Amino acid sequence: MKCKFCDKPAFIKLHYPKMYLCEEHFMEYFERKVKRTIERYRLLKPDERVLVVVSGGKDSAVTAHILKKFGYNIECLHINLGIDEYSKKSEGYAVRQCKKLGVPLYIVRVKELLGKGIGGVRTRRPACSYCGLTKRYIFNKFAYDNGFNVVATGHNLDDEASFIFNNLMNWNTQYLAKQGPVTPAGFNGKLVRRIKPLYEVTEREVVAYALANGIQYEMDECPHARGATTLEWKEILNQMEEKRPGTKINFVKGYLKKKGLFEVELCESELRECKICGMPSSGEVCSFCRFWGLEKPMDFRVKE
Ligand code: Q46
Ligand code: ZN
Ligand code: ZN
Repeated sequence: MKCKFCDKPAFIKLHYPKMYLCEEHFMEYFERKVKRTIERYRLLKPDERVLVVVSGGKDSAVTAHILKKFGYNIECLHINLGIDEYSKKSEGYAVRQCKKLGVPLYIVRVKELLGKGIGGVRTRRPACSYCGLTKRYIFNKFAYDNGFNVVATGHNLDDEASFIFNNLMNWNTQYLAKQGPVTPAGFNGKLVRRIKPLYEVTEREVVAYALANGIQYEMDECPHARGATTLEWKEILNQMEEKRPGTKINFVKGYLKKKGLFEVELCESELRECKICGMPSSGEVCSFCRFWGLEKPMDFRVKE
């Protein structure tokens, strides 16, 4: 098959909108889409300092690549989760990706910082639940301590659709109130604005873009992801997308229009300062300090 716009052979068949594109026109299409997301949701201003959280995987690598290509002022942070071989490999990928891009990379290692890695803590909580809170806390505090204006993560359309789907099926309304391509800054700047530039591109498109740009990334799943329900939701959504192209984007866009229905969100006034670290918390001690049993705040300021 030939590209819709030129005589070159097709590199990818897109399902929604349905068309064949060569490598060059696909890259153009992908970049235009991400640019539109950035503009439509006012994710970034040109002079802001952006911290991109790179995991070693494709989504964050593509996020860093494209923001750099667009000329934004980015630096990267890798959080090594301390999940044995998987984390070692992931860190290696993150290092090589940033080197290739020529952007500064900071590394925080959970095991060195907190004594145990994800999966190594004796708790009833599933690894993913405290992994999520640990990552969110670290990248937010790192960005705050070092004066970044915004944190960018690699979440793509499939991640968002499955997250919303999962939370709808479980009626987690407080999560449904908070999702979106941008989470505004708050609490006197202690909550740094969070953005998802890949919000409107599918996982399949991200894989193709990484391939077209020679971006190498960790392909193995985290060992804790196996059997995670998010993967099951993703599978269901993929089946629907196959039958009815456009399902995911229409679902997510519909959600953004209706999300006001869920606004029972914790308002800022209900947040207070964690008595250990001073960061925003819904209780006396924030969930990070509580889970890791901290007695004093962590300082992520990078020393010159
Ligand atoms: S949350 Fe869970 Fe992921 Fe953390 S423990 Fe692995 S699968 S890495 S996105
Ligand atoms: Zn073409
Ligand atoms: Zn705290």
